[in-house]
Amino acid sequence: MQAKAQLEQHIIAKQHAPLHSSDSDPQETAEWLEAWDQILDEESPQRASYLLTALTERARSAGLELPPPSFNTPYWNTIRVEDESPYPGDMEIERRIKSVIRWNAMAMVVQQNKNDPGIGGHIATYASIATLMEVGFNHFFRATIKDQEGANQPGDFVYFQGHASPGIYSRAFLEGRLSRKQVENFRHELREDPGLSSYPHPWLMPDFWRFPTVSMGLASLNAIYQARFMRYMENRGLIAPTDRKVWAFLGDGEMDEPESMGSITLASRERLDNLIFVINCNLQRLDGPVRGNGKIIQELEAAFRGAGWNVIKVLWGRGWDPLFAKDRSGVMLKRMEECVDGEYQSFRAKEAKFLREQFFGKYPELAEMVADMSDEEIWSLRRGGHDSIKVYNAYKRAFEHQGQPTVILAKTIKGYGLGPSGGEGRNLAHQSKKLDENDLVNFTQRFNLPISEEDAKAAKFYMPQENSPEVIYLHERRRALGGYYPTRETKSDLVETPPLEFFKEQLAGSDGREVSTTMAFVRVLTNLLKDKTIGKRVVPIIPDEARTFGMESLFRQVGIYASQGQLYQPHDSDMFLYYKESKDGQILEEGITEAGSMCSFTAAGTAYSNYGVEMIPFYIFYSMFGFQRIGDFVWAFADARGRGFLCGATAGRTTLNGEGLQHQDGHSLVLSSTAPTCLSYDPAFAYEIAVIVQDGLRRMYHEDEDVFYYLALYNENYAQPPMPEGAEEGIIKGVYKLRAGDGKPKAHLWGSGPMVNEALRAQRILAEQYNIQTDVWSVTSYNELRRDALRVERWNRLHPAEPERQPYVVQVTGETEGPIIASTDYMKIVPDQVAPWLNGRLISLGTDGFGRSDSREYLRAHFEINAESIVAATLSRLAREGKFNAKKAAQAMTDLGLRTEAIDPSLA
Ligand SMILES: Cc1ncc(C[n+]2csc(CCOP(=O)(O)OP(=O)(O)O)c2C)c(N)n1
Ligand SMILES: [Mg+2]
Repeated sequence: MQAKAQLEQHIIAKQHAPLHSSDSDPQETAEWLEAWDQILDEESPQRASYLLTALTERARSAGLELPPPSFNTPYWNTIRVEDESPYPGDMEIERRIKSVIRWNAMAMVVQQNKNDPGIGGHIATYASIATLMEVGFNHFFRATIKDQEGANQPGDFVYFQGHASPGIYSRAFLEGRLSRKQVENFRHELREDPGLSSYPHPWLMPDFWRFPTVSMGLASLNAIYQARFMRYMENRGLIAPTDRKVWAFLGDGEMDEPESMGSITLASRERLDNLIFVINCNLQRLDGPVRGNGKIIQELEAAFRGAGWNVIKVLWGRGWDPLFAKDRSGVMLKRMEECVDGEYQSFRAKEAKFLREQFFGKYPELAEMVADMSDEEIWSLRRGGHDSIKVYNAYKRAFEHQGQPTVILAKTIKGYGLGPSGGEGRNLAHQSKKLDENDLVNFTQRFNLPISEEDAKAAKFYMPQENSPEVIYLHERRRALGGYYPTRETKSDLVETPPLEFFKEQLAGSDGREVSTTMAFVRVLTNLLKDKTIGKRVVPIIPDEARTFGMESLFRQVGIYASQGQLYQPHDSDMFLYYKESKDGQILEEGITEAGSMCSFTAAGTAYSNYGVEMIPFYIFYSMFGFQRIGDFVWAFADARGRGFLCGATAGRTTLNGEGLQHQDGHSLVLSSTAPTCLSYDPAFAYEIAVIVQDGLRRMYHEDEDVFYYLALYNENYAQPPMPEGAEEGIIKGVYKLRAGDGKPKAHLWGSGPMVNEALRAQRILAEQYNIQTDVWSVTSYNELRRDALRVERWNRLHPAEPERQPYVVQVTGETEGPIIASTDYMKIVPDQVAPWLNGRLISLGTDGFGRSDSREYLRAHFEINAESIVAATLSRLAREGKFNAKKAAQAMTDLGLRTEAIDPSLA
C-alpha cells in the first residue's frame, strides 16, 4: 500500500506542473492521466505499468519517435516496504556483535598508529560498510556448499573491499580465529609474532584471503570473469552446478577505474545470475566527493541498467518509511532528487540542526513533516546501507534473481559513527587513522558498548565472554552457513603430469622443415589437449588472435566455449576447420580484452583452490599487449598463488617485422621478471619449449608449487634441430652449450630465441673469415640464472665461514675464457642481469629503443644484433683486449656493414 502511495505522490507531484510547456491541450492530458491514475488506484501498479508498455509499443509501431527511455528510477529504495521480508535473525544481538566488530576494527588501526606512527590503515571505509558485511556474514556468505550431487564444494566467493580489511580481521578475532597477538600486530608482518597483512593478500595469508582486491578495479573485473568461469566449469562437467554466488564489494570511487565498468555487458550477456555486486556508495573517495555536483548512485544505476543488470537501490533506512507515507505531495522525493551528493555529504558532516534547516527547511511542507521530531530523531534517520532490514532484503532479492547479474547500490556514510575526529562524512575521512578521546568515548556510547571510559580513551580491544549470547550467536550463524569466512582452501587434486617422452615430436626436431616456435608451441598444446589424463584440464585462452598464431585448428578440435551453444550455422560449417562454438567448448575465445583474458587466466589458474580442481590455463597473447597493458592483474595473479602458462606470441622487437613501434615487443621479459613467482623463458627451439613446459607442468600440478611461467614465442620459421644429449638441465636452469667451435674458443656467443641462429651464423663468419673459434650457447632464461645467482650470493654473504658456493652461471662459464657476446631480441638489460657474475666479460647486444616497420634483416641491422654485429662486437672486444689487431677490427666494421656513425638505435 505504501509503495502505491509513493507512486501516487510522484505522479501528483508531477501533475502540479504541466508536463511540457508545449502541452497544447492540458485538459485532455489531465483526463488521460486521471484514467491512468484510476487504474493504478483500483487495479494494480502492475496493470498500470503494463498499459504504459502496451501504449509505448503501439506508438513505436506507428513510427512515432519517443523520447529515449530513462534508465533511472526515482531516488528511493527499489524494494517497496510492502514487499520486504521480515528479518530472519536476531537484529538486536547482531547489532551488538556489529558494534564490537566496529570497535575492534577501529581500535586495531588506532592502536597501531599510536605504537608506530605512519604505519597506516583505514577506519572510515569499514565504518561505512559494516552493516553490508555483517548481514552477509550472518545470513548469506556460505563457507561450504552442497552441489547437486550432494558433495561439499567451497562456498560463495566474496571479493572484499580491500581497505575494509580491519573489519574482516576484527570479525575473525571475535570468532577466535585470529589471536590477540595477530590483531595487535596488524601491519606488522615481520616481527617475531607475525601479524596481519594490510589488505587481502593470499600470498601473505594463504589460509585466509582468497582474492587480492585492493588495487582499485581488479575486484570487479576478476569477479565477473570468476562468475563466468564457474559456469564454464559447470557446463564442461568439471564441477557439479550449485547456487553459489560471487559477491564483489566495491567502492563508489573505485567504479571510475575503467576495469570496474569495462566488462559489465559480459556479465549480462552471459546471464550471470551467480554474480552480485554491492557498491558501497558512501559518496566519497580519497580526496573528496565522488560526484559532488551530481549523484553517483543515479549515474551507476543508469549505466548498469542500460547494460542489462538487475539494479537494486538501497538508499533510505526504515526511519524514512513513515515520512514517505506522510509525503502526500511528493515534496520529500523532490527534495531528495534535487540535492547533489556534495550536499548529502554536508548534511552528514555537520549536525542535525543543519540537516533540519538545509534539507527539510527548504520547503515549508517538508519542514512541517519533521516539526515534531527531535534533532536526535532526525539525526538517527539512517541511510539504507546502514539498515540491516533494507540490506537483507536487497541481498535476498539479489540471491533469488534469475537470468541477470545484480548490482546493489547501497547508500552509506564514510566514517559512520566515528565522529568529527574520525572524519565522519568529511573529506578527510579516508586518511583518518586516529580518533580523539572524546570521539572514542562517544563511539562506545553511540553503539552501546560496555567499555569503560578509561579503556575507551586507550582504544583497548573489547572481547565479550566466550559464553555471552553474542559469541554463541556468532558461532551458531557461521555453523549454519557451513563454517567460518573468509577461508582459503589449499588442497588440490594433484595431477599425473606427462614425462618428457610425451613431447617426442618436439624433441626429435622438424627434420629440416621450417617452423616457428609459436607453431611448435601450438603442437605442444594440441597434444596436451588430446592427453587422456590432463587434456580436459587445459584451458586455452586467446584474445582474438588465434589465427595470427596458427591456432584455428583448435576451434574445431575442442570447440569454443559459448554458454548458449551455437545459435547459428557458421558460414564455414561445410569446412573441416569451422568456427565451432559449443556449450562444453574448451577454448575461451575472449575477444579483444587482454585484461578480461587475464581474469579468465586467474580464475583458471586458481581453480585448484577455489574449486578443488587443478586447471591448466595457457593464455596466449600478442606479447606487446601482455604485461605492459595488464601488469597489475599479473601481480594480483601472483599474489593469488596462480599457476599456468602465459605465452607472449609475436615476441621480439625485430622478429615481428613490419608492425612497427606499437607492436614490436622488446621488453616483456623485463616486465615479467618483476613478478616474483613468474619464471620467464625465451626459448629458441621446439625441444626447449617441450622441456620447459614439461618441467612447468610437473612443478605446478604435480609438486604443487605456486609458480607460473612466461614463454616468449616467435613467428620466424626455421628448421628445428633435435635436442642435444643432456641439454635438459641447462634449458631449465637457463643456459647450455649448443655448438662448440673447432678448437679452443676465443669467445663465446650467447643467443636467445631466434638470435641463437644469428649467433650460429656469427660463429661461421668468425671461423671462416677471421679464423676465430667460438662456442655458441643458448640462453633460455637470464631471469632464472640471475635468481639462482642472487640466492647463492646471499647464502655466501650470510655464511662467510662456509666454503663458497657457485651460481649456475659461474659453474658453466667458470672454466671458459674470453668475452661473452650476448644477443637478444629484447632489451640489453635482459642479458645484463647476469653481468655481476661474469667478471666484465659480458657484452650485451639488444633492442633498446623504439621499433620500426621493416623486414627482420633491416631491423636486426638497425638494432645491431644481427650476425654481423655479433662478429663486429667480438672483434672489437678482442682488439681492446689486445687479442686482435685493432685496425683490422675497425676495417671489419665497414666490411660487415655496421654504420659506425649512425645514431644510437636506443635514441632513434
Ligand atoms: C589502482 C589504485 N589506485 C589508487 C588506490 C589508492 N586508494 C585506496 S582507497 C582509495 C579511495 C577509494 O574510494 P572508494 O572506492 O570510494 O572507497 P571508500 O573508501 O570510499 O569506500 C584510493 C584512491 C588504489 N588502492 N588502487
Ligand atoms: Mg567511496
